[in-house]
Amino acid sequence: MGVPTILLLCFHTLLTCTIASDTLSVNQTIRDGQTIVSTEETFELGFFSPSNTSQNRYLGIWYKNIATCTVIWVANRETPISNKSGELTLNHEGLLVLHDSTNNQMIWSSSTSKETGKMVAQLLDNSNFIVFDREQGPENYIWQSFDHIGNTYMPEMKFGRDLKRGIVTNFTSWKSDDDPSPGPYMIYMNYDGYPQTLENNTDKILYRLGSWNGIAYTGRTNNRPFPMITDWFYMDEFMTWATYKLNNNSVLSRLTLSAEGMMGLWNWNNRTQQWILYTLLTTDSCERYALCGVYGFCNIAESPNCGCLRGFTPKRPDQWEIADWTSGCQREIPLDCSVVEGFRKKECNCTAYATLDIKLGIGCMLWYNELIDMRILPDNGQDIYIRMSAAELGRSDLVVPKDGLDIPLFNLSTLTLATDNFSFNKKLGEGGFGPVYKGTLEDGREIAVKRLSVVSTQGVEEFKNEVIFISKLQHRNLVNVLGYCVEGTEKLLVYEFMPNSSLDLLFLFFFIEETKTRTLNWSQRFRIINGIARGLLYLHQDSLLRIIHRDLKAANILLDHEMNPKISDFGLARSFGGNEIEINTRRVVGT
Ligand SMILES: *[C@@H]1O[C@H](CO)[C@@H](O)[C@H](O)[C@H]1NC(C)=O
Ligand SMILES: *[C@@H]1O[C@H](CO)[C@@H](O)[C@H](O)[C@H]1NC(C)=O
Ligand SMILES: *[C@@H]1O[C@H](CO)[C@@H](O)[C@H](O)[C@H]1NC(C)=O
Ligand SMILES: *[C@@H]1O[C@H](CO)[C@@H](O)[C@H](O)[C@H]1NC(C)=O
Ligand SMILES: *[C@@H]1O[C@H](CO)[C@@H](O)[C@H](O)[C@H]1NC(C)=O
Ligand SMILES: *[C@@H]1O[C@H](CO)[C@@H](O)[C@H](O)[C@H]1NC(C)=O
Ligand SMILES: *[C@@H]1O[C@H](CO)[C@@H](O)[C@H](O)[C@H]1NC(C)=O
Ligand SMILES: *[C@@H]1O[C@H](CO)[C@@H](O)[C@H](O)[C@H]1NC(C)=O
Ligand SMILES: *[C@@H]1O[C@H](CO)[C@@H](O)[C@H](O)[C@H]1NC(C)=O
Ligand SMILES: *[C@@H]1O[C@H](CO)[C@@H](O)[C@H](O)[C@H]1NC(C)=O
Ligand SMILES: *[C@@H]1O[C@H](CO)[C@@H](O)[C@H](O)[C@H]1NC(C)=O
Ligand SMILES: CC(=O)N[C@H]1CO[C@H](CO)[C@@H](O)[C@@H]1O
Repeated sequence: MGVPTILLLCFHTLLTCTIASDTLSVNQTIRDGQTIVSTEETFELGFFSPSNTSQNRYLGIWYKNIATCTVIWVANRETPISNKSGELTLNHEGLLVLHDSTNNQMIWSSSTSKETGKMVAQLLDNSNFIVFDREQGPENYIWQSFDHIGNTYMPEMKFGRDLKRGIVTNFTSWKSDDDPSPGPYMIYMNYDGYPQTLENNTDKILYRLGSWNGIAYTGRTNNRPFPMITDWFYMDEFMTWATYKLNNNSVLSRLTLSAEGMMGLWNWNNRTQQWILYTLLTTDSCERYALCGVYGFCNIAESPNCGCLRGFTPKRPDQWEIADWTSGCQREIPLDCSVVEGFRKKECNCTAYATLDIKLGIGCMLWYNELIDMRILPDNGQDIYIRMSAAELGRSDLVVPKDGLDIPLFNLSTLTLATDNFSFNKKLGEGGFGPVYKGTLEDGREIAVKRLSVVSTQGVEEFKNEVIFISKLQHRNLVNVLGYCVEGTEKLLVYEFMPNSSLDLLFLFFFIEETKTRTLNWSQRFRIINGIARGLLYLHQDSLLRIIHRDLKAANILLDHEMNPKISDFGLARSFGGNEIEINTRRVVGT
């Protein structure tokens, strides 16, 4: 599969005559040879031929100020005009109508009309061609070319669906570089579960371009955000759309589905005056849909690429050996729906879950029945938790959090030694999801070790939450996590030790102890209150993540040897996106 040639040669008459405007008014016509140009001269609309050997004329939009003619939208994709007799008119009903003037035959028209006498069509600087009522303004357009996508995904275009307006958008390839009529490849959004983007060749799924996980599209090889664009995804009960915008409007980028079915991100290089292919979204063989069958995963770094998930073996070893992986894998120990804990029987078909939005660390995506089309990504991958039989779990490790941890990993043996084998005498207290022990490392450092209860699966999310948040936060009024340990079924968090324990104990002593030796004077109290406030200000405003703690209470304020307060226990905390001022939560939590 060679790199597709997406650069088209298109030939619009050199002596084009621009109607000095970006608009077309009612009863106004542009003929072949005339164009309209967007205000900042970024885009131009008019007639063109896709190659110099073709006489076919199409109405389209291309970049105005670059020499390589790059068509990004075509009106009459399937109905070319055979000579230069095309005419585009905005009629009194607000319909854009394309005629062949030789026989007055209608070639193409826009689909929404409204008769007000004040309609106007305008080519915008984002390449959208819209029809609207002058009095209602462009935001209340009645028709837009962005709802009728061709093979090019332009910045600010919305790809998805709008049930209220009855709009479904998808990309279709051109038949060939000189024939814009729809080819066999289609990229569309599938709504059977959480929306995901698929690519078909006629009726066979070729690629799964993934679903939005809050940061990027899952499963894309290159799922790091592209530096020149910002992706965005929106979903509510009526609308689902994906869009992107350019980070710098003077750098031109576009995504185009080639006639060979390859979706590529192209950037214009002003120095060499060429479009440069930045990346193909569908590059390696692991991108091929369902290559490794059910419960198989693809790893491009290994040869052969396909493997079975742990606890699974090839269903047909004979076929698997000759690199035919489509039969997939099967469980070594079958699920027994009557005994597996944590699932009610009617939910027995749920086979896996993952975090829905990894940016906010919220939500849960569920999979039912057989799992298919998984791959291992070298970096930026996301954890998926696969349901296993209780017997299988007993003999192997639980899936453990491993993403985003930039704090040291401790050995279980080190922590066992430091806490005298988690001895009762070393127990400091009982945290939300397990006991906390005092320990001393070999180098003499004092530590506090929170041990997640081994038997219960409860608290795994809170553990993960805490590790992820706290490893990214640093402030003198937040408790410092020194590291973590995940070994077998053990999950432990290691904190700096706080000799003066927590604020609630101090209050207890204040009221109970007659001696009052442990009470605080007002300047100490003021320092503590001030410190807590500073810690909160950091969480709410100054930290990278913007966090609400959701469980702030005296027991979670620890005090160091100088009586500096430190906010602890981020198990129930939640982060906000940079611009968000409001999030709904469906659960009552914490304090
Ligand atoms: C446009 O043309 C139609 C029919 O020719 C006419 O009825 C209408 O008044 C015209 N509208 C404008 C705004 O010129
Ligand atoms: C068409 O364009 C190609 C490439 O620009 C050129 O090689 C060829 O000679 C042209 N053919 C005609 C008929 O102009
Ligand atoms: C344009 O094409 C039409 C239909 O193919 C034909 O009838 C007409 O004569 C052509 N006109 C010119 C000017 O070539
Ligand atoms: C593709 O888009 C068309 C309309 O533009 C719509 O009718 C069709 O249902 C869409 N197909 C898919 C699979 O989204
Ligand atoms: C894509 O292929 C699948 C599987 O064959 C089929 O069910 C679906 O209808 C196809 N979708 C389109 C838009 O062709
Ligand atoms: C945008 O890109 C242009 C051209 O490459 C560059 O000169 C300019 O500094 C960039 N602007 C920003 C804000 O990065
Ligand atoms: C492209 O380069 C030309 C000169 O080579 C310059 O005049 C123009 O401003 C540049 N355009 C952009 C978008 O950087
Ligand atoms: C669960 O899966 C089985 C077999 O895959 C299927 O027959 C059954 O209809 C599914 N039940 C539900 C509720 O999806
Ligand atoms: C952890 O244990 C491994 C072997 O079990 C050992 O090689 C390594 O040095 C230990 N690391 C620390 C930090 O103790
Ligand atoms: C730690 O405790 C466990 C169970 O209580 C015991 O099996 C193990 O031998 C102890 N290890 C040490 C080093 O004391
Ligand atoms: C408050 O107590 C601290 C520590 O015991 C002491 O250093 C400080 O001088 C006291 N301040 C006042 C105003 O008594
Ligand atoms: C008020 C209080 O208990 N302060 C103690 C805090 O911890 C240091 C160091 O362990 C002790 O010296 C203080 O007495």
